[in-house]
Amino acid sequence: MSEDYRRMWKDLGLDLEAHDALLNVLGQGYRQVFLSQKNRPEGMGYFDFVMSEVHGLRIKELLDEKAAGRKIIGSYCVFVPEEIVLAANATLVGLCAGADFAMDAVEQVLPRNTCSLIKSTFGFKLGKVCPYLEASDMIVGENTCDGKKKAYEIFDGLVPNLYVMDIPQMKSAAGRDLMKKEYNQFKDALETLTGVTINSDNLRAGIAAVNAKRKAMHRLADLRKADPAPISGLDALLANQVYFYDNPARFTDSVNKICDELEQRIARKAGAVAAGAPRILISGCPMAVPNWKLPMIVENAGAVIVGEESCVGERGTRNRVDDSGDTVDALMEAIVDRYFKVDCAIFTPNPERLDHIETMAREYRADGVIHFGLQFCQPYLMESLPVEKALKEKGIPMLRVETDYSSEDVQQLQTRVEAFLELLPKQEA
Ligand code: BJ8
Repeated sequence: MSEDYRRMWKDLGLDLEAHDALLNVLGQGYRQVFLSQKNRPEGMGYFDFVMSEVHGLRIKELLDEKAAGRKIIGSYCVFVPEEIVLAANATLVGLCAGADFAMDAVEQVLPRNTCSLIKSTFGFKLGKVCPYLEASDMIVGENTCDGKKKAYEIFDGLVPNLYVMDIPQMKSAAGRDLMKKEYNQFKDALETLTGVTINSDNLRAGIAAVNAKRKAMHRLADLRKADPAPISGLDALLANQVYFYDNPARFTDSVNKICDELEQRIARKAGAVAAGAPRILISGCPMAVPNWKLPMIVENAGAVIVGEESCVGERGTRNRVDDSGDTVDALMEAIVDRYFKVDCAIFTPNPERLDHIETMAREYRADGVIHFGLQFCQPYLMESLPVEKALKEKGIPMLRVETDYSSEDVQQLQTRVEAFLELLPKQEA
């Protein structure tokens, strides 16, 4: 690591020794999971580079932006509207973390039986290893699941700049009103922080940038319907993860380049795996970097993941904002319309998610669904039962997995996944 980077991390208040340890784990995991794959699209080179510089060059870019007066907004949820952040001339970065860190310290402030995603958030703060968190001028929490909303009360004492947004729990008229009110308040808070007045021009530009990013992800998702699948699920997941860190325009460009390459692959019937490999849809909790455990097990067992019904996946990226409004209010309404469709399991009832899983299974020609629930995540674990029942009625096999960020259950998961794949109806080659 260059001395410049070390100085940058030190200035951000990171614990250099702990941070080195994290980077080692991240680098080793990355090499093992991604660089050992065969038949990767050449365009993945860009994402390899981004990941190798995820705590280096990208952080330097963010600090350069800050030096030029731009604010950095950190978020833990896809309900935080990037369109409004961009309109305020600020940058949004995802802060969810996918690895256990400083767990002893975490369990001093959180109950043990808290989901890994929340524990990891605290571990990255208490262990002083996340440059994105430390570079953020505002950290947005959201009242989604009970775990998160109570955890933010504690997190408030650990970070100086937490902004908590209320999120409705029902898709009612009152729920939509609440979301609109909260998004307007968030807009006001951003204006105060940045000193930028949000008008219809900068808001429309923010919408255009995020729509373009989502459109590229929709294009990528569509190409995964082909058999043989032109890209592995791991590489597609990586693109979905980098979505939360990268410069939006550069990211959009890079995803579109991969899509160009995948179209050529499809035309010559070349795939990341052979035609007829079992096709799996993953559904459930988000997978933050470096949580690649389950996809790695699935794809090492010879299957290919063709879609993610997840916030790091299609739940997070589907639907675009209508940009035809002339006023700030009309554009804000359109933003609320788009985000109100996010079918997170915190909503009750939540039939849209069930429909979406079935639709994805059909459209991506999945042979089976693996439901990924993080231990102690009540919303998704609860929903996994009706999802399983509904899919069974449609003749779609489903495997329910409940796990965490540790590697203790790898062997057991491997056995279960392999047995599930064995039982799937055989595809014709
Ligand atoms: S919109 S899924 S990103 S809340 S895994 S912390 S739900 S106990 S992450 Fe999420 Fe927003 Fe919903 Fe998406 Fe709670 Fe479950 Fe933990 Fe979770």
